[in-house]
Amino acid sequence: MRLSRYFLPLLKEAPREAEIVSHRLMLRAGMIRQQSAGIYAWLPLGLRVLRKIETIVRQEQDRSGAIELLMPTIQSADLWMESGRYNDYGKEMLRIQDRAERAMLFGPTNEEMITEIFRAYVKSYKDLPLNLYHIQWKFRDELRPRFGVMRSREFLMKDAYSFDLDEAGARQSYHRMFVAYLRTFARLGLQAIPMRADTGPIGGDLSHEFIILADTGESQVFCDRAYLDMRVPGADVDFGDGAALARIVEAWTTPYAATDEMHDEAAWADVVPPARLSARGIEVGHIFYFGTKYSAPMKAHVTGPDGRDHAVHMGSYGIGPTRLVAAIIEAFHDENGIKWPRSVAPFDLGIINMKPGEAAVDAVCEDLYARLGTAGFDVLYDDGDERAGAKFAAMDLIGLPWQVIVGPRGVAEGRVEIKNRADGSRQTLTPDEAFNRLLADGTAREPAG
Ligand code: 5CA
Repeated sequence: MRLSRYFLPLLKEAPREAEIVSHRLMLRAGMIRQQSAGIYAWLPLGLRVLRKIETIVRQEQDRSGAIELLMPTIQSADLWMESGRYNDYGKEMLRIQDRAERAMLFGPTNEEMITEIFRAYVKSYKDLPLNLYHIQWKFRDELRPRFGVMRSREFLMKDAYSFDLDEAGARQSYHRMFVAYLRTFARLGLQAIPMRADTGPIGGDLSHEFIILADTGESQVFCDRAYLDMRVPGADVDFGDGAALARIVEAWTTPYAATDEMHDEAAWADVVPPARLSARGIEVGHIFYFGTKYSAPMKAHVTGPDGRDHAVHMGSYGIGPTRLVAAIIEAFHDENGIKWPRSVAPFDLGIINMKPGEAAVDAVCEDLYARLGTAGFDVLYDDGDERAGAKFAAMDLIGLPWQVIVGPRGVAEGRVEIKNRADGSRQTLTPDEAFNRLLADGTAREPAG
């Protein structure tokens, strides 16, 4: 992509309403634009990051055996009357009337709808276990939307729903999602800690929030430092091996970890003081087991091996891709801007032409741009006329993992400079060496895993 033809509306000043660094940087880097309180348009650079996050989430859901579908954003209130949540959900639900004055709503979550789909088709335990997910926009009329897309009113959610014959099966489904979440967040470059959590309006008695530690987090959390050294399962983890998954979950739930609402002072006292980590956290995922809370009132039954009817045992599993964009920036930035992990960077690298119009410089830039593109890199080529300082600042702000800086003096000596955004290190190389160095780094299209 040539910057001169791209749509990248950068802001010089940090807008005053933005209280946290990720919100400031997303506005300054031209990633999002607010349309009304807690409702944002995703501009091209922001959308690229969002799509990369979605892809990783999708790959790990698929790997764990979950199956993607797509449900609508607008739901009929009738379904929610059946489950009994229509009145309970309160003011967070955006209620709508259609022209026939039927009560509709903009979905804040999809337990009811997926239960309706399930009961329409699945009648036998032989079709279980089943886990269906979608990645769809949600609306919650939050009392205090704030921090940009971190707590917005309209947001994207990956929500998965598992169906099993009984509690033992449902626990295995819970384990599969738990392990898929560990892998998902690790691939996004994040260290997410599963913590015992409250279930709120979703219900049930078993629940974990996946939390990343950040000073700007909205929740107070308590955990054992042991989590910081734990290794996430590799791509070869066998989602068909229930015992192996149970061992992984056991290992990841044994050290103490709880959110404020679930904090247990007595258990906390047993954690030796140097291991105690009390910090702020951002909830990036939340998983629930709630048994027959929806299947019983909505009559989602299957015939069991005993020939009798059983209400299925369900769980639901959420991840917030839009919130994750902000959470990743909270974890990866410096005073000059964003430092994207490679897996979610909007482009793999940027080429900065320091002297557009000078034939020798243009030739080196064009050649690298073409070769890197052919090699599978997403390249943003700054071919514009801004002064050098502004170009460097813009490239640092948008945080691509690598910068290739091409100027007249270097070109005269057959050299370009490459800069690593994460650690600031620079190397002066021939264009061929730079190409090979980037290729060796493997920034281009990382294979899943
Ligand atoms: N039905 C369940 C699981 S599918 C559910 O709705 N869970 S949730 O309420 O915990 O939301 C799941 C995830 O959506 C959260 O972990 C968070 O990452 C994201 N999320 C929730 N509310 C917001 C919000 N207001 N803004 C941005 N992301 C949000």
